[in-house]
Amino acid sequence: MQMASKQPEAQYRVDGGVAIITLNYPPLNALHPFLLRSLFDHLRRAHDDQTVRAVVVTGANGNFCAGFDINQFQNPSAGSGGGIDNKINDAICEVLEGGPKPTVAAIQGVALGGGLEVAMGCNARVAVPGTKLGLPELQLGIIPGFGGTQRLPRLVGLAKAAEMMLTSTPIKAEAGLKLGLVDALATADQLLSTAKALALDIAEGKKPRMYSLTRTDKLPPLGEALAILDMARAEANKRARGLRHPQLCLSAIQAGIENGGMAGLAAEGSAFAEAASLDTHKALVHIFFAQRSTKKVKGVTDVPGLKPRQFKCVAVLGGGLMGSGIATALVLAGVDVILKEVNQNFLDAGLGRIKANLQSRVKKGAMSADAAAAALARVKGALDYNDFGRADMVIEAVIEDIGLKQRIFADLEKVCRPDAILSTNTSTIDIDLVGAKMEEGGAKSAGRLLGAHFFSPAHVMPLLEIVRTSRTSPQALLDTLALSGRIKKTPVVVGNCTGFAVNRVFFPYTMSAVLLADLGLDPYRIDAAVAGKFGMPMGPFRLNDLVGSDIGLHVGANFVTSFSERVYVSRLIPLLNEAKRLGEKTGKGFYKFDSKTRKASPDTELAPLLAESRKAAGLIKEGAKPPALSDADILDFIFFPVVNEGCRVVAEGIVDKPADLDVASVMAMGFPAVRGGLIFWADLVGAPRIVARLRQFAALVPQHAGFFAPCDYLVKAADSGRKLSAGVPATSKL
Ligand code: 3H9
Repeated sequence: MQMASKQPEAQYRVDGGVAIITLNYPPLNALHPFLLRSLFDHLRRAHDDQTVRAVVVTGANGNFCAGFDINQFQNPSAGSGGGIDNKINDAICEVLEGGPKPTVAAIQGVALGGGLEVAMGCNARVAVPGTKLGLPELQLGIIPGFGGTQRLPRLVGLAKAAEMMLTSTPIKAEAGLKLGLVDALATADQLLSTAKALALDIAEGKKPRMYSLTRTDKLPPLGEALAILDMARAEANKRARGLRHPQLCLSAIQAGIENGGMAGLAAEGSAFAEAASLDTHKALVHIFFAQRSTKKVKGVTDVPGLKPRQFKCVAVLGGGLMGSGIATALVLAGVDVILKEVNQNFLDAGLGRIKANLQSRVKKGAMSADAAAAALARVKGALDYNDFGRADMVIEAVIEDIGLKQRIFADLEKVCRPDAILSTNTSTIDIDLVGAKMEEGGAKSAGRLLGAHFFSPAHVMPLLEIVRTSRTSPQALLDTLALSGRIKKTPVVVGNCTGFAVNRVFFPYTMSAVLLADLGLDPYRIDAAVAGKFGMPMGPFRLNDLVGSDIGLHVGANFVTSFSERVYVSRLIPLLNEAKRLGEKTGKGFYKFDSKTRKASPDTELAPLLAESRKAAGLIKEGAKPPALSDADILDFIFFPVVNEGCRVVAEGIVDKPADLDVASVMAMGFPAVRGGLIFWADLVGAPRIVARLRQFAALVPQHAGFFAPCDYLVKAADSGRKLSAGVPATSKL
């Protein structure tokens, strides 16, 4: 959040005939309405001042500007769209671009969204190399609303502008120079002097004064422009099916190309207002802040004097897929790694995987071959614990075998330094159980024991679930939070239970899908509804094939034991296992996989297994038709039990705040960010409807009513009208 202690305003000074207006609102000079107002006032002052010949707009705190102040989108008194006033915006740009004196933007750090739009409103731009320039508004469910849809295509060309807006991906100043978005580069030291000189040159007619809203030299002929926009529309639809705001953005661009920049500005204004009124915008802004708030943990990050320790060396136990992925993430962040395996063959395989992960980054152009070699040199293989005294932290990533994990932690307690953090990457097992064989039942090391649950592939997936037991120390949590930032993961600190937060809400997802299949529904239709209509990256059956039926079954067994009153146990996945249909790795699961392309397609050979499972379930008579459920019914049937479990996770305090579960569901489950995460979406649907539907489903399958029984938290929210995202009331007896 921006600091709100002082009313944000721009500063004004005159230096050698140039008015320098500095946006100053730490940390990133976001455009609070007061800052915009003060920019406007200073621009008019500069134009009225006879001693001023030209204007430079710049930013304080090493940054130009990160765009409109996103906090305003959540400020109820600001109104829809953060209270953005198009009249003021247009007036600012008019006076920036076409006022009596030329303007130059002096940019460093970031110039994003409204920040870049202010810069593009100026007659020229000077930037420090490395500065990020972009229009990422679409990532917030809105479109550029300050002339960006009109000026960017006129500065960098239509195709590049559409790509920058649709992907929300910024470019660096060096690329901006080549494209024509930036007129000159300068070091941070010389930024202001270069911008001032350029501004005076323009004022004296030595350099032309450019007006980005009216120039057309970079725009393609109309027919070509329309073809580019059609392609962009198709691409946007492929990227995010059915989403309205990317289409609104493209329509605003088109209006400007067909009817000129001024008409385009008007079209942009209405398109912005429409996008800002949609739930997608609210959901994406929610996720933006929720993602940043997971780093702030009560009793950990707010403890006065508590500082994170910088880790030099982390030991990883197990060089399998998870362990090698974790080691890759660590060495990429400059952390030394000891990779321990049980024999040389396994160790070589683990080191080989790390090397392959790094080489794949080199191939993609994400790093140089030298940097990859340096990263690999940070890993030291080990077959014993001799070197573990160097480790500041241990991450155990061996198979999910409680006995094995317990033996490992008993050993770790003896071989590691007393201040080293001992963590397990288990995806489901209670952390206290993992540490139960440590000295005095784990009591001696309890403060430094925690879960560090990565998601596969660990060097790619962005979430780290940090699991605390009732005894984990704030220092150990703070250190692990700091490490997660260093390895570029979003951390979510969660409480200890079977499955923690993510896998707890994941297990009903698969179980309800299998229950639908046992009721006679076609698994491929279920997947199509979940992936296509709802927007998950893949449906539950396709996901099973990715993870592997054997793994799913093994992990699922923990839930069956821990939550026996509310699980649905089917024969279907065991039958697939018995038939060696483990998924992608065996070429067959629910789907069959092309041996070369690995493309999944439906498999008629699944039918006998489905029939056998249905018979064993006994939910419908042989030969009878399945219940007539629409795709919308299917989605309710699958996702409402997931919401129900999510509510239990919130009510039990497994997550610090409901928004943490939103972030976890988006970043680990692939729950669509445009829906704002699990609990945010549930509030949009409404607790009363979810409860009513769960009860209907329980009546449809009375043998398994427990699976659908709404929890107290959900029922109370439905009865009281309280939002699920409000969390547990302080006085709650839940
Ligand atoms: C817009 O401009 C609409 C226009 O078209 C119309 C205008 C009229 N506002 O991410 P970080 C905060 S829409 C308020 O942790 P990083 C952020 O919350 C906007 N606050 O750092 C955090 O606060 P805290 C279009 C903002 O280095 C702190 O700054 N712009 C804003 O990982 C540090 O941020 C965007 O979509 C903001 N605009 O990443 C850009 N931006 O410390 C959104 C940041 O209390 N921002 N904060 O948690 C970003 O993408 C990243 O923040 C950025 C820095 C890349 C800039």
